Amino acid sequence: MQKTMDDLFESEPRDLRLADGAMVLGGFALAHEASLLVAVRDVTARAPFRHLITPGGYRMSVAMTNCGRLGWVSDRSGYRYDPIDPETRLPWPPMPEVFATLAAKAAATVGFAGFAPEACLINRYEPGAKLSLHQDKDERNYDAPIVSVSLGLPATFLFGGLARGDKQQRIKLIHGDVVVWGGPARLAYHGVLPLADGDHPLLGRQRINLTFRKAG
Ligand code: MD6
Ligand code: FE
Repeated sequence: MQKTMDDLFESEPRDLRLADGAMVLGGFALAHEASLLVAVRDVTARAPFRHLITPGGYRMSVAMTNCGRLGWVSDRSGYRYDPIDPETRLPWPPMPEVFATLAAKAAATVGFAGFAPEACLINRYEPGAKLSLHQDKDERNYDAPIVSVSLGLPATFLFGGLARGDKQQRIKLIHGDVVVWGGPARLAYHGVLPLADGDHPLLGRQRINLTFRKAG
C-alpha cells in the first residue's frame, strides 16, 4: 500500500517496557503540556524550588519542591514525608487537577488502576545536575506505583535492578515522556546522569520532573 503524508509524519510510538511493572509511555504528557506548565508555575510561586541537604550533609544538585497533601523532604535528620513545607511553614500547595488526572491515567495504562497520588515531588535539573542511583523506599506502601513525568531538556535515566550492583539500562527521557513504575519493579535502583546543557523551546535550560506517589 502506498504511504500517505500522515503515515510519513506520524511519530513512532516510543513506549518501552523496562521490566516487569516498569514502562516508559513516550509522549504521554504532551496533550496536557500547556496546563502542566501553568500548574508547575503556580505551585512553585507558592512553594519555591530549594536545594535540600542530604542526611550526610551534601547539598543536592537537583532543586525540589512539592504539592499535594504530603511532600518529600530531606535534611540532616533524614528523609521523610511532611505535610508542612519547612521553608514557608505552610501546607504544600494542593495538587493541581491536571497532575492527579494525568498520573491516574498513566498508571491505569500500565495496569495500576485506581492510583490516587498524595504527594507530587517536583524536581528541577539545571545543566550538570544529577540524581545518584537510589531506590524510592521512603513510602510506607509499595503496592502503589510511582508515576514520573519529564518536561523540558532531555535526560539520561538509569534503570537497574533490585540490587545496587545490577547492570543498568540507559534510557533517554524527553519532554512529555511518562515513566510508570510498580509491582515487581517498585524497588528497582535508578538515577539520572548529569544534565547536558541545551535550550528547550518552552523551558529553556532546565528539565522538570514530576514524581507522583502514594506516601502513606
Ligand atoms: C527523575 N526520577 O526522573 C528522577 N523515581 O528526575 C526518579 O527518581 C524516579 O523517575 C521513581 C520512579 C520514577 C522516577
Ligand atoms: Fe526515584
